[in-house]
Amino acid sequence: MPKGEIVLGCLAPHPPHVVYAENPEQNEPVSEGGWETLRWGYNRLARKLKSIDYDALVIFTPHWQTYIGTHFLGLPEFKSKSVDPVFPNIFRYNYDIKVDVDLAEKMREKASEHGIITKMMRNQDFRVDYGTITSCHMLNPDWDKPIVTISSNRNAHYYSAEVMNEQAAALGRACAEAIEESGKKVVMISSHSLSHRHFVTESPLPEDMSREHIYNHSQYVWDMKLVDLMRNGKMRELIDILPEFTEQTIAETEAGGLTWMMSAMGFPEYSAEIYGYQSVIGTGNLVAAWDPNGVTREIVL
Ligand code: 2X7
Ligand code: FE2
Repeated sequence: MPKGEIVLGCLAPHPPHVVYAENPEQNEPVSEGGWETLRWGYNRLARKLKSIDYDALVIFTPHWQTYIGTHFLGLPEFKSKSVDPVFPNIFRYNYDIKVDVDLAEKMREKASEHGIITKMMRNQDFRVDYGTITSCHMLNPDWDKPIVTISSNRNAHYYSAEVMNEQAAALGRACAEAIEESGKKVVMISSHSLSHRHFVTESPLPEDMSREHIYNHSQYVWDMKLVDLMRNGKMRELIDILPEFTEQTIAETEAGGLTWMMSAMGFPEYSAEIYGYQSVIGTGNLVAAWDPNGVTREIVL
């Protein structure tokens, strides 16, 4: 059997606003659009994914928080309605998700061998988080590939952002080994925003773009520093400064997703593909991808 491989890594932010703005049939609320810079970037990355041969999407999400170990979805199908607890007015999404349980189990096994506490989620009534649904919907609106969702273990909160970084990197190495042994072609997804200072009052019409802007200039400067490092293929340096970035911008990188993905991909030294950056309720959101294949890698923006 040929070795499995990671064929693409995606940074895929999950404000439910972008799904609301797309008006897919699965979501109940109806919008007049909004956040086009982010959505058009996502649409372009989704088209690239259609041209890539892969077996499964593996996603790490900050909105499935576990306090004892790292958990993996462990049943072949999860079907229900996902309602965003903060934005029920814009996100009530009917989902029917297929899971690559074999791959999830392999990852759990490898993580366990690496000394990480793990568990499979086998509760049929478990409600899949909106981070997973939003990022996966935007990257593959046809939902024609199975996924694996990995929880973010908040044990790191007991220690520090530095310890979190180490633990997420170890999980990334374990997942990369599992993918290699599985023989499968996998797309990795790190689901999160960058800077995360947000509004406390929602505009009466959520998609009123005259109200949408970055909340704080320092946060914007930090986000642009990260984009610059990504463009210049300096992912090891970026991960090294991530604890400071996370602390200063209260970023969702605190959950470990970006570190997990970069570690699994061996800290790329090539340029990331940049698809779009935009504020959603004041948070900084970047769509980007790392393509290990030099022939298909593009300069997008
Ligand atoms: O979870 C989120 C987020 N990360 C960013 C913006 C808005 C809502 O939800
Ligand atoms: Fe979030």
